[in-house]
Amino acid sequence: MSTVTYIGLGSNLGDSKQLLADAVQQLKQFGAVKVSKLYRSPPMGPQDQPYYFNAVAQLVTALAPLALLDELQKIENESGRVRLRHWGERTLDLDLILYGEENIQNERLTVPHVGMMERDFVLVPLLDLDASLQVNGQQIKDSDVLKHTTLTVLADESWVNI
Ligand code: PH2
Ligand code: MG
Ligand code: MG
Repeated sequence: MSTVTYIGLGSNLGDSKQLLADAVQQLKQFGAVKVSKLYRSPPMGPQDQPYYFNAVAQLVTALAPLALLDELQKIENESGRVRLRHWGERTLDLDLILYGEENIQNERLTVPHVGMMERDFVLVPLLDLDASLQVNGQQIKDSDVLKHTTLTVLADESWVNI
């Protein structure tokens, strides 16, 4: 049995586009992958850090939530992840945003991802992948944050060859 999951991709240190593209290639080990467009996004959190490259990947996988989280953390670590401070600059960030329609809360994982509904750099790419996606019964496309998005499109869905 497979589940439709969504993974947030972020980077604002190093060769961000390459780091995100390599991470997407790694995800293919675990199921069928699709990607959103690639965006440039002003930093949330400390303002004295570079703009982020952000995208979202859809992964249809048989992995259980914590097994998937383990794999995401392995990809982050094996990419030589550098993370300087909380909400600060990092070479690669892979966040499990949605796992089917499940609500998960334990010491390692909260799904849906905390704060996702306030982050245009998560919601806009999610809508690229599923324009009618709902979270806990709410249509993402109706979210207020989408009325004043701060994102710039850097590339369409072909920024990574899947
Ligand atoms: N990630 C953070 C902190 N701030 N800002 C943007 N624009 N995009 C991110 O992915 C991001 C952030 C920590 O994970
Ligand atoms: Mg993050
Ligand atoms: Mg993270």
